[in-house]
Order: sequence, then C-alpha cells, then structure tokens
Amino acid sequence: MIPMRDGIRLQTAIVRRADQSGPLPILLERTPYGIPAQQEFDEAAAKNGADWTPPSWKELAADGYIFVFQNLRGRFKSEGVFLLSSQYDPAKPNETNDAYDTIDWLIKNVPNNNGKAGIYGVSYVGLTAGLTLLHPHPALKAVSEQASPVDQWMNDDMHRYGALRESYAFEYSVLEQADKNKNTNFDFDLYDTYDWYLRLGPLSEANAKYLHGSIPYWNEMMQHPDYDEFWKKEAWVNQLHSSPVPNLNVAGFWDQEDPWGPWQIFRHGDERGISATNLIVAGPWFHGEWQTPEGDRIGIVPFGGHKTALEFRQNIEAPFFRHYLHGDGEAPKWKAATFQTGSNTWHEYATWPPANSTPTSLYLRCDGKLSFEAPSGGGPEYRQYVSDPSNPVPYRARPISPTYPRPEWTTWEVADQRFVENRPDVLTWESLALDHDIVVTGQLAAKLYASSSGTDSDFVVKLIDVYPESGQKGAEQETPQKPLPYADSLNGYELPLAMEVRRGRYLKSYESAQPLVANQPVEWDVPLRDHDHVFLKGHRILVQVQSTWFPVIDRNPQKFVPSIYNAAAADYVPATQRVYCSSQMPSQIVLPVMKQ
Ligand code: PG9
Repeated sequence: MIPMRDGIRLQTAIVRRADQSGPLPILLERTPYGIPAQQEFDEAAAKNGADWTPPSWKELAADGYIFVFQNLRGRFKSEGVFLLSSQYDPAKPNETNDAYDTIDWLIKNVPNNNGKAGIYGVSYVGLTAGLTLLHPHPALKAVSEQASPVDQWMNDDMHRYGALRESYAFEYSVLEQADKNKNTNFDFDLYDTYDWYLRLGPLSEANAKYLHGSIPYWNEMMQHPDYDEFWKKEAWVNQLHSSPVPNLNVAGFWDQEDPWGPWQIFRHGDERGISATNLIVAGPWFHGEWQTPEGDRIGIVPFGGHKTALEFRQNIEAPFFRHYLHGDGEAPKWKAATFQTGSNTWHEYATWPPANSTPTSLYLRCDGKLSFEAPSGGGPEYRQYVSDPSNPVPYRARPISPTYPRPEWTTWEVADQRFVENRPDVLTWESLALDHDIVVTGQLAAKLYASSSGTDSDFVVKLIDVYPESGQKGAEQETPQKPLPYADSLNGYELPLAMEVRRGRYLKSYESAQPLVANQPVEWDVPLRDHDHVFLKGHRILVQVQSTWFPVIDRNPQKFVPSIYNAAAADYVPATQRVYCSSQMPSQIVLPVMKQ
C-alpha cells in the first residue's frame, strides 16, 4: 500500500527475480482493471517453479526489470475515489501526481533498483503512462503509451466528433463504476444487443430504466453533450507542452477503441517542440493486439507469415526500454515505424507522413463508380437514400454480442462489409479492378458534399479494400488434408480500411450545436486517420456511405433538438439524404498516395 501526497494508499504488487544480482530499472503499469492477486503468483509459481512471466513480458523480462503493478485510486483495494478522468489540476488528486508519488516511493524504497523508472501499458494503462508526460518524475526515463485516449469527446472510446459511442460508453461506464471491487459486465436481457439498444429508445431511458443515476461517468456524458469546458479539461493532450522523457507511442490501425490518441500525442509532441524522443509505431492491430502472443492475423486476414506482435516486442519495445533504462544498445533511428498491410512489410520513416506521400482525390461519381478523374458536368447531381432511425444500419452483423466480455468486439473493424451491401439506406461506390498497386501512407480523409431533409443528421463513410473473387486465402491456410472452409476464405472479402462518422449539428462548431438547413448541400469533412496500406493490383476500392451505425453510434433523431440526450421518441424521424457528385460538388476521398 504505497502512500500518495494526500494520504491515500494504493495497492501495489512488486514482481522481481528471486535471483536478481545487480541493480535493475523499475517498469510500472497502473491499471483500473485489477492487479494480479497474490494467489495468482502462488499458483503460477507452484506450476512453473518460481517463474511467473506472462507472454507479453517475456522479451522485457529477458533484459531484467523490477515489474510493478498498481491499482488506480478507488479501484479494488486502493483507497480513495476512482477518478475515471484525465484531468490534470496539480492541486487536485489526479493520475499524473499519483504516478509521480509512486515512482518517488519506489525509487527510494525498493532495494537494488538502478534509479531509473519506465512506465508503459495499453489503453487505460496507456493513458496513465501518457499522463506522466504532463509532470514527469526526474527518475522517469522512458514512457511507452500504447492506445491511450486523449480527448474523449473528439474521438477514441466515448465519441467520434461529438457523436456518442452509445454501446461502448454505456457498457464501459458500467464496467468500471458499478462496483469498486470488480469489472462488471452489464446483464443484457436480450441476446442481440442491437435489439436491446433499439428497445431502449432515447438515451434518457438508460438512467430512467436501468442505471437510476448510479454511474457518475454516464451522468457526466449525459450532462455535457457539446464540447464544453468539461471535455476540454478532459482533453489532456492540450496540456502537453514539453517533456524531457522519451516516449514511444503505439497505435493499432484497426483499434476499435483508441485508434486516434497515440497519433495526437505524437503530433502535439512534435508541433510543440518537445525536444525529447517522440516516436510512433503503428501496426495492423485491434486494441492491444501487439501485446498478444503472436499477432499473425487480424480476424481472418493474415499478415504474410509475420508474427507482428512478437516482432514489435522483440525489435522495438524491448530495445527501446533497454536503451533508455539499461543504457544498452542504440536509440531508434526512425521517427515512425509501421507494419504496412497489403505488402505485409515493416517500414521505417524519418518523417510522418513521408515526404513523397501526396494527397490524391478519388471521386465518388454519380454512376456509382470511384475514379481518379473529377466529374466534368452534365448528368445527375446526386445519389440519395432514406435514413430511418427506427431501422438503423447495424455496425456489424447481427446478433451483436455485448462489448464486454469481448471476443467478437475486438475484430469488428475488419468484418466483411458485404453484410450491409443490400440495404437501401447504404450507398456504394466501387472502382474497377486496379491495374497497379496503390500505396497509401499518411492521413486519409473524405470530403462529402451532402444534404439531409432533416435539420440534424449523420454521415458515415467507410473506405474498403475489396479482394479478388478467387484464390484469396484467409488466415487458416488450406492444406490438402484440410480444405479451406468457405467462410474463412478472403474471396471477394470487403475489408474496411477506415471508417468514421460526422454529426451535422457539430459541422460549424463543436462548442455550440447548430441545426442543418434542410435540403441544403454543405461540405462534410470526415477525417479518416493515419494508415499505411497497399491496395494491391487486382483489388478494387469501395466506399460505403450511410447515416446510422448502430448501436456503436447513437441514433441521430434527424430533427434538431437542443440536446440529443434529452430527445423524445417522437423526435426520431426519417430523412432523405443526398450525396452530391457533380462537377461543382465533387464528393471525394483524399488518399495519401506514395509517389515512386
Ligand atoms: N478503451 C478502454 C478505456 C481507456 C481509457 C478510458 C476509458 C476506456 C480500455 O481498454 O482501457
């Protein structure tokens, strides 16, 4: 129980080699999910002799560290109130100070440490690592934030540009705040959570019917629909001005929770002239996949024989901490390292995006084709569909299992998008089969010109890589003894590369929601994040546009109301959506194409 400056004590486990001979650095992980219990160590020791090394530690353990786990304040046996907050006010309890006090105590009290500490971890654990950069302890010599959220209104777990991630926000708040002593999975009484959320109706019903105001984080979200002071204070990355500590940011291209935060930390770090090492590694991973044993695939998409997670830990993570905490080996010589999909190769870049990455427009033409040629005029001006909030487009194939516990949730972002293609409320655009590889490295975006007959509305854009119709093997490789099952083949597979939503009420201002003018086309900028991918020769590029994405995104009533969180059932109305494809209003995807 390590004391903090306000007297609160935090439950901490210190794991060290029984045969440690010389001084070793300390490597810290701070978690809300529960540190391993003594019993777990005892059982493992009984089974494996004295060895207790989880798979994701093996590469680090080989170099030797004093591993430290800590429960955040208010979780499990740690005293105090759980913050579920990224705010940094030096005068109030916060995770930055708690990490500082913990490192201070460890350096002074743990025998045989070498005076150097590092901190790392994925997601919430990555967040607590990243937050140390706001006021690092002098002994902190290396940080690796991995999939840390940075701004829960703008992106990451809880929202996408102000559109609520309904199922995630609801289930996560319950997970962490229903019971101090455990992680609580919400008990759904319908098998398909799509049905459950639809039956729930307006968001105000969540408290009225189920939570009864008992979950503080859910209440805060419901009280702060817009980008107000509450969310701006939560957006800790804006307070990141300088830090002398080397930081290795890690991001997954298919991270279903925090795909955006690491890139923001990386960008802000550089824009604000943080002089210390500020690096990014990105790979083809779901949330935290780089800490799984192998990472040789995502869903049924194989990575060409690479064990990307193992390779990351062996060739990047372990050498990073080895250099900065043990003083052995060289500092990384690159700025960004990626595992590029399509080509299935590792790449190192001196700058991000690389100098020869050129924004290139791919136009959504009115005949449903995608083309690098801009529309020249004449013909129809738009394509349209009716979006009905009473029959929203599911975000993955039904039945939709709960977010927690999480097996199916982890890979939904690589699910074959053929499951929505026949819906009348999903528009598609497709290219011809490519006659050469197209390498996209850098930031992607969509620029739509679109209107709604409603006074509020959403547009969701999906950029998809379509595999050829035959000869495409999935991750379970076919052998003469074992033919490839039909569903495990990648023949005709529609692999989403990037997907995002924008909400009409926040097109002009994030701070104050404003209605759309019905039927008036306006520009919708839809950022599609950073990627490194090759659309291979013979593949086709596909774009889908829709206006609901349920229940991962809450339904927009499509009629402007001051707060969607107070909308009534009658406010949810169908609307006619138009996507323009004329020479004056050429909707397009902007690809960062690598020029050879
Ligand atoms: N994505 C989770 C989370 C992180 C930080 C805040 C809220 C949620 C997680 O996996 O830890």
